Amino acid sequence: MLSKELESALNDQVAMEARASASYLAMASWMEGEGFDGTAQFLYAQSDEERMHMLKLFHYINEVGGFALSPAVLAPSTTFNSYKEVFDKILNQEQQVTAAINRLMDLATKEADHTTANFLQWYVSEQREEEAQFNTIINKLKIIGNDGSGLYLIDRDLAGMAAAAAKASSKGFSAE
Ligand code: OFO
Repeated sequence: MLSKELESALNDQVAMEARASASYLAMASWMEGEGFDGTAQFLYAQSDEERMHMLKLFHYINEVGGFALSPAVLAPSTTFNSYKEVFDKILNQEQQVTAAINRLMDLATKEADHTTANFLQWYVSEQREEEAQFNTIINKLKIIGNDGSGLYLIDRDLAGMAAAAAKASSKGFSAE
């Protein structure tokens, strides 16, 4: 049985994942408007993933006897100064999610709620992968600076990553 404190903390995490999904959606739209179609596809897929993260938590809360709450989501930023600024914000956002997941894991461990700790382990691994992925992209962006042909190539790479993720999920594998 879920404690009230953990239930409330998990519902906070539901809201955080919903905010992340909305934020990726806004970033995808900005990229599309700037002509970076591959990056937009990649960010649309990220937005879908965050919604999946939210739903996974949502269903878990109800499954273990809590009450999942559909969150209010504040409008995210919709305009950005540069391509790189978007990815800096993404990394910062993901680092905040990682910190929140770690706090949740600490609470579950303190309460000896092994079921919830086991459930959260998936998020711990997911965050490690996401942070590594965005660090790699940012390192490439540091190398190319504002060079247009470099950004063109990154946009093409991200289109490829979005297509590979879509193909994997259509085969029934998780694309996260
Ligand atoms: Fe990458 O944020 Fe969800 O967990």
